[in-house]
Amino acid sequence: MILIGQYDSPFVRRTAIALRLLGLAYEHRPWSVWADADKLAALNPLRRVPTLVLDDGEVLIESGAILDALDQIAGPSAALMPASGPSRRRALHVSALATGLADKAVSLLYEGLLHEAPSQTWIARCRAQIADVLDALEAERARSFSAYWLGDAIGHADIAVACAIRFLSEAHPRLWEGGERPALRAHAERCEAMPAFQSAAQSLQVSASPNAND
Ligand SMILES: N[C@@H](CCC(=O)N[C@@H](CS)C(=O)NCC(=O)O)C(=O)O
Repeated sequence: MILIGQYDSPFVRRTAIALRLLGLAYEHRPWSVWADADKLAALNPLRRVPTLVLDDGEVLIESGAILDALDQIAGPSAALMPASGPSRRRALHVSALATGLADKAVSLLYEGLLHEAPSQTWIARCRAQIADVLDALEAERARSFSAYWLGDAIGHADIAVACAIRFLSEAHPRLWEGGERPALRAHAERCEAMPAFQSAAQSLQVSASPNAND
């Protein structure tokens, strides 16, 4: 398998961490969505990462769909998403909040970098969405005293939350530092201490130039 995209993307990173936790070997191609756009377009017309190329050449896109396929490849006993029932719905809900937060954080970053006159309306909306999702996740996490969101084993929801928080803390430090969120902070610290997280990490490099790395 070949994973395309840089680890400063919360979506690429959650995919890499899942690959490692599932014990699936992969090659990493840290292509930039800007500088390597043509190479990327040949595989994925959206020019987005993560893009995953399976051993038979099939190309998977969209992190949620990629992770679903990886769980199936790894098998039910290793899968990082519960198979059914309330725990699956809860994990999907938490994952949707976390990846939605990451989407808003990326959007907020591009708004400032790529627009000559950023929309203050859009910026205020993204900030409010991010703050409200953080509050919702904090309240959810504070209700559970287990090591991970759904018990003693790490899952996709845990990874999604930790990757979103790391990206937010680098892209918009004031939005992360601005609130007391002890349960989320402890969650992120527990995850980031794991080798799978440490070995799939890249500090965010941002530049207003479309030729720069994403
Ligand atoms: N919903 C997508 C989001 C992926 C995404 O936003 N990736 C960013 C990098 S963090 C990207 O490819 N941006 C370039 C673009 O959207 O044109 C997923 O979960 O895979």
